[in-house]
Amino acid sequence: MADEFRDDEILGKAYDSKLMKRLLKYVKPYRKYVLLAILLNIFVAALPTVRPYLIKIGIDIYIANKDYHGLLIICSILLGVLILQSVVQYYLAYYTELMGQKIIFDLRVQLFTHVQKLALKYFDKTPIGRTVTRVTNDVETLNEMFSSGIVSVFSDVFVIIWIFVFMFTMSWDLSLVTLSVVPILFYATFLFRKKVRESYRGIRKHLARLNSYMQEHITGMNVVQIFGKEKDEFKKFSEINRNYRTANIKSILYYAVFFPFVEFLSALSVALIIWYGGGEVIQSSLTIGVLFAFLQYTEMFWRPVRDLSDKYNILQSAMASSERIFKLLDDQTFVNEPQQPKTLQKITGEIEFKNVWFAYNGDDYVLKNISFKINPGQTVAIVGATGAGKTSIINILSRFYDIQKGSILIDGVDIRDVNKRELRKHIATVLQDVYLFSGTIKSNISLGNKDITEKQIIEAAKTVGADKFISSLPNGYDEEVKEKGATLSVGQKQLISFARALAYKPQILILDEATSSVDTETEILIQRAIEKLLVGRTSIVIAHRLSTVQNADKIIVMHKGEVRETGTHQELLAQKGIYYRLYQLQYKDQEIVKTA
Ligand code: DCP
Ligand code: MG
Repeated sequence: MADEFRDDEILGKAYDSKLMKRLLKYVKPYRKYVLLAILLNIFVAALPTVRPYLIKIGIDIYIANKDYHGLLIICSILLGVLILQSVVQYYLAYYTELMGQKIIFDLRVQLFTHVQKLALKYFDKTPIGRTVTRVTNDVETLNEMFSSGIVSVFSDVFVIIWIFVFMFTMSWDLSLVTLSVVPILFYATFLFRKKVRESYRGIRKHLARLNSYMQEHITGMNVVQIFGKEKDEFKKFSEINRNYRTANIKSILYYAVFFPFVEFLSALSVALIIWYGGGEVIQSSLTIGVLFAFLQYTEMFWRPVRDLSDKYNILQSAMASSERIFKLLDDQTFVNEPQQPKTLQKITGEIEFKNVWFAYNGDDYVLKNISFKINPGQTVAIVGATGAGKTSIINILSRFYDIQKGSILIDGVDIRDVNKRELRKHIATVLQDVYLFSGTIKSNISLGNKDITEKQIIEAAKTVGADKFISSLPNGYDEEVKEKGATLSVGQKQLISFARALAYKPQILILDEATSSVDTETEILIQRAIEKLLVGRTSIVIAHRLSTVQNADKIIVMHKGEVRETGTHQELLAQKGIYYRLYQLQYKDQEIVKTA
């Protein structure tokens, strides 16, 4: 458990030069925007700080000398500065947001392409939720840094610098008195940051737990309801939820103390100005205008200081997010492409396994020394107990995983010498559990392949016998598929997946027959569909139906990762070995549906 969430607890430094360097690569194509944003920031930072100075001139020169005309000019300038500030701020907000969105868009594209290339091995070991979090939440955190964090740090720093400049040009000693509280502020900020950092780690940890619990729970909702586990699960949820709340409250506490304290300090510096500056005014060594300007500058001074500590948090979470994102981008769990690929344009469909050894992990072999040959156009049935390694055989044939020893040849060419795309072009696989995407029935059959026309889709559906039920749907082939096909029956989903395979016109067909039983009518439909699918192509069928097994040219019997028997139905029965026993146990009572 602890290990599983370690990634989400990573809480980097607020600034990590190595990470920053890598992040800046994404900014590079948009450096014009960055430059523009920084310049605008410096400019926009100066504008509000000019105002108190202008007011000071208005008070000390024009009001003091009863100069209406001059006062009018000063007020016009003030108004002009205000308008200019609004205009610049508009462009600034627009361009920084635009830049952030562009950078994040690129990053998301890169992440998604990378995830698509990852081998199934990666997905076996990584919870889906975590990968999704990388592409969504973590990327969003970076967006916050790019569009509001990094650039406006410049603005905050420059506002402070400008305020200093104006203050010190007006009065040295009053500046020093005003800023005497700053060391206290810095120390308080330092303490606050440390505490917030700790509590932030807690929040992230508990949030990750909450998310992954929710995801698992909602995905498995049917099991929870079937077994009436709602109360127990609710208890677990409550605890996780409570922990998350506690972590949040803790962090809120720090904020609740820190911000009023900053408020207090700012009020204190105002009091100092009135006391010290006011004294100087009485002694006539300071003008009222300067006193007024100082009061305004102190007000202005505290906002960027407070913002900076917020920015620190943004920067810190952005660093942590980028660390996690880069970790995913650096994951090299790929199925390697050959250096010099051989072509496999047109194939006859001959398949040969030569002493194949395969393990998902280390040397935990699930396939041991497998050898067999399938001639073009033949149908081979693979049978065996659950966990025997049947699905693994088809996984390695399409190179979803690479084998450790031996070789797999298609038309005499080692499949590792062919590009994955080209290899998979020839092989259509119908999996044990059918996966339907959101979209229409039509798009689920063609999988968005533009080369497959509507006519071909309907033809494929007709051939496998899916046309009848599809046509009876309210929108026919354009019916929306909801939630992975939750509104379709298991048999209907099977038929759609058959049509999908057929529309693809592969030379090699792999079928991992579903174990779930369907009603007799659908059973007949499926059986006929399978027969149609097998015609004229090399097929490997992981068979659970006696009819499929009996009609196969060859049956391979798997047992604990090894091929134990091969032969036809009659030959194997005569051997009275594993197949014979399997037949007695599993197939004998199966209703053999006569296919007319
Ligand atoms: N296995 C694994 N990692 C995976 C898939 C499977 O470690 N990603 C293991 C579990 C089994 C062995 O490999 O011990 C063989 O699994 P198969 O899926 O090949 O088994 P079958 O397809 O024969 O079983 P079933 O009839 O239940 O589908
Ligand atoms: Mg299987």
